[in-house]
Amino acid sequence: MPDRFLWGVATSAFQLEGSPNADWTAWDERLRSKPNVTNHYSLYKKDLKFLKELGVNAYRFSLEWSRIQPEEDQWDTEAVRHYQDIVDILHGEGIEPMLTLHHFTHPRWFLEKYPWHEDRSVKKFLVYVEKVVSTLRGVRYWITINEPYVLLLGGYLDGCMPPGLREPASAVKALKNMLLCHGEAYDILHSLNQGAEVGVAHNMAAIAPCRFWHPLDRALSRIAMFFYNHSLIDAFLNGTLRVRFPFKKAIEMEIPVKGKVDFMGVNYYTRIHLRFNPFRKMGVELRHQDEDGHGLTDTGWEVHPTGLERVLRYASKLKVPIIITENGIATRDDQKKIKFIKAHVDALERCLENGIDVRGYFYWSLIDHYEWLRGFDTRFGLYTVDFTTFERKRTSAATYYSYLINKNLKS
Ligand code: IFM
Repeated sequence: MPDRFLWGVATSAFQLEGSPNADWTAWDERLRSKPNVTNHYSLYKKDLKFLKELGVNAYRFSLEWSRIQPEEDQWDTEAVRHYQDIVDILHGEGIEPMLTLHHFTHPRWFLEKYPWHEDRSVKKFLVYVEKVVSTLRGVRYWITINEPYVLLLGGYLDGCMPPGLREPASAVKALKNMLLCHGEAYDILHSLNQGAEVGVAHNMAAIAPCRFWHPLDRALSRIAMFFYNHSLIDAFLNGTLRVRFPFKKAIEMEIPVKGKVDFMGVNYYTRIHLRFNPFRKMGVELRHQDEDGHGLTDTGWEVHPTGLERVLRYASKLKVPIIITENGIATRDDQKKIKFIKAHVDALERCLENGIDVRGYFYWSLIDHYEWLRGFDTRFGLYTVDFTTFERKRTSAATYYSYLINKNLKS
């Protein structure tokens, strides 16, 4: 392992804290009976003690924008102080904070008045960025936007996430605006924070045709691989975003983000198989097949550790350090969780042996949380949460991860 390798766990604010003013609170009625989610906003000091127990040297977490700016013209300084307290506690324990500015949720006013497909969204997001970056102290690693393509697919193509649209043309505009925001936020961060390391967290999946012999399955896989995995990386490489949906003409846009990434954050979970089906949207049917025989996860995803090597190889084209900003499994079976972690850390070691510059690994997630499309049944946590009593319990996967970190930090 390289010196100063970041061994961490990752979380996002809304998934632990909820927030009364967030768009998702209005969107998902399951949150009405559990508005505080894990009650982490009150219990954060206790939860942060788990980090010490695990022995991680880094912690990725996010700001809940709707707590900081509940109304367009209102800033909650108490909320900013809360997140500053987390940063200070981490420093006190010798743990490196990595802070995500945007992790899927928005204040309700933003979604209503400035959704991402409107150009005026850019200015509004940057006001928030400038405010928090000029206030918070002691953060070196920043992630501007978590999984922009997931938000795009969920919010603008599939309609299963706010704003619930199914409009490819709006999706393209939203992506352009999010990337413009990344570029501008990159400059703001570097001008206000000497020594900042700025990246995005890009969800990358292994993608394969369902039927290898079928030309349309293969063509769809190539298109999906190019769009979902590669186009963002290519935009950072050459400043051009190329978007292509199946059976549509490709669109090219110049976006000033060339070179504006100090590290590439990769979130990796699974492999997706694609099958041409004329009765599905854009002719694409998505499947999870248990080809390696590891068994599917509780989210129905395939466990496919070698896919991590493939996606990291592509990300390494950028020639900046790569950080695995998320990798995890939803299961109540601790042994399965342990095997998942081991298999993916083995894959990461093979990447290092092959010269890929990986500088960190963050397991998703520290504790069980609210999962966007699935609610409260999926268990990604190294510590379980009882969503009624808010009791936390350590799993044996936590013990295993802690052993693994210790072994690597000492060697
Ligand atoms: O819980 C999510 C997280 O918010 C973003 N990446 C994927 C995780 C699991 O679905």
